[in-house]
Amino acid sequence: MAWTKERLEEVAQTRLGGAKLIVVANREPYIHRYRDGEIEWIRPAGGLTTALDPVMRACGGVWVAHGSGDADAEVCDKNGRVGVPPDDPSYALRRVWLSKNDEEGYYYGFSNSTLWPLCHQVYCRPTFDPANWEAYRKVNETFAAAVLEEAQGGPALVFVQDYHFALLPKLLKAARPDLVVAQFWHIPWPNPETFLVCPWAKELLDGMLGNDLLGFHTQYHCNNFLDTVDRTLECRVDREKFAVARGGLETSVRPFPISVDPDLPKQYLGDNWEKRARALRKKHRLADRPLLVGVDRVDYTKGIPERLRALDRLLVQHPEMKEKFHFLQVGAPSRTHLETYRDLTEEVQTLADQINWTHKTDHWQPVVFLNEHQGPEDVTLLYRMAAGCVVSSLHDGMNLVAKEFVAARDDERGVLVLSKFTGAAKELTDAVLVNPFDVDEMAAGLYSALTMAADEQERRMRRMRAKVQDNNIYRWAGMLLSEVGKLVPETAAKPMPVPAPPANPAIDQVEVRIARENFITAMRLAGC
Ligand code: GDG
Repeated sequence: MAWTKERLEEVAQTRLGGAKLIVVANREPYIHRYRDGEIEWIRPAGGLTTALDPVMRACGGVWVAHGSGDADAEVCDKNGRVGVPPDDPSYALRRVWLSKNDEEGYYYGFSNSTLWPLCHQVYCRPTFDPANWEAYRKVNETFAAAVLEEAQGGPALVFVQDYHFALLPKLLKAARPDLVVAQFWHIPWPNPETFLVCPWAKELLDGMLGNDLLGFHTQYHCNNFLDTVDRTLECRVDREKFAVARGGLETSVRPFPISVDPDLPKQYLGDNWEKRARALRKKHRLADRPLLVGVDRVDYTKGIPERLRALDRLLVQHPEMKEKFHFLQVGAPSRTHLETYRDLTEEVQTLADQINWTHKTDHWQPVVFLNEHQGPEDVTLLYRMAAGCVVSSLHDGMNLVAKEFVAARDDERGVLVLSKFTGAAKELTDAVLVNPFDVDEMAAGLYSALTMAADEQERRMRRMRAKVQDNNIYRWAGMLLSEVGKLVPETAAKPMPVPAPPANPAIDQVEVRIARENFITAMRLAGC
């Protein structure tokens, strides 16, 4: 039976026994910010929020996250809560306020300068700063307090997201042993030799073993985690059951490959996408040439310089391809507070300029680099317009861009050039699989994207679309919830209304409208 939004709703109702669903993630799914004196809201770029928002819309509940927008506090009630999506609320967002120092040490420091490079192993040296570690511990405690407040008065399932919260599961279990706690680690888990250089490896592993269920994208990452635990802590690792027993607790460790909502592209494209496509072509002077597109946060794990170097190589090896296509790279600014990320943005811009200078002709230049956040409608439009999509991550837990591209191609055309080092490559084997470190192989991949016969494109795309259709985001969430649902006690929880933001005349795009149906669904799922 196919996994749909409706089936997930049913699973949430039947398997959670009325327990409240609390998602914890650093990133909020909606950010409120000031623009020209007015408040507007945006959806931040990033795989995690893209994946979980449809799940929360389907299940209802509370999402606990760092309130990072400059207008976030303005639209919340006194407990830091606001109903989201802002134009049609179906679940609650509980914002946690962090000081600048906390954010610096916990987010930019330990999470993104220690754990991110450590787990990705892409030759960016992790830093190990005790002050950042302290901030990380403190912020994990702050989040624990917020979650415990939200979980008061009844059974709850806490679904913790990612590497920002390795310590949180243990903190929650210590305070409320009855809580069911699951965590999904959205990035790779490295081999023990790599991970164990971290001075706080034991504490991190100990925190994660507070989970009842721990999920990674692939079996390989699960195996790496079990090996790391086995080498480090006094515990029993059961390789038949894929579980770790320690101090009376058992943590199951399982792969759950994340995915996308395959119906979303249709909504984002709407009826007049061809008109929008013509406008976009005119704006960037693309004429009617085929497009290769890349859509990424500007991050050193995504291999953006590598794909540009491959493009340069392609134009050297195949000068006849000049004026025959464009390469359009969306590079959403990310973590720009960190020097490595600022340097990378500069490197990408410089490379794009150099390649354009070297290869341009009177009426054509190969690269368009859009170093700004695009709306999801525009990102989907690019996928639909493209001759090929290039994903050249040096290492990536899954990579949702690859799956979004496939989901957008209802015409069954277009070629996916995909790095072998993504989780997505395990499923999308009909992509043109490449090693992003090998400039010739990458250049050949780009060339085949531009020259592949239509019937072969269709054959490959049809198979990839079938996979994304089946292994969709609702399946990911449904499998996870079914697994943890087995652990939830069968007592009904307290009602959980979706809070409406306080009236604020300054709010422009925030349309405060509680959709009756969604509100009722949220109440029903909360056990009322
Ligand atoms: C982590 C893991 C894993 C990008 N630019 C814009 C934009 N995006 C969206 C894409 C896609 C998402 O951001 C990126 O997802 P990825 O999966 O590629 O990568 P990470 O952000 O690194 O995510 C990754 C994921 O978590 C989920 O588990 O797959 O391996 O690293 O959805 O479309 N979206 C918009 N404007 C942009 O400019 N709207």
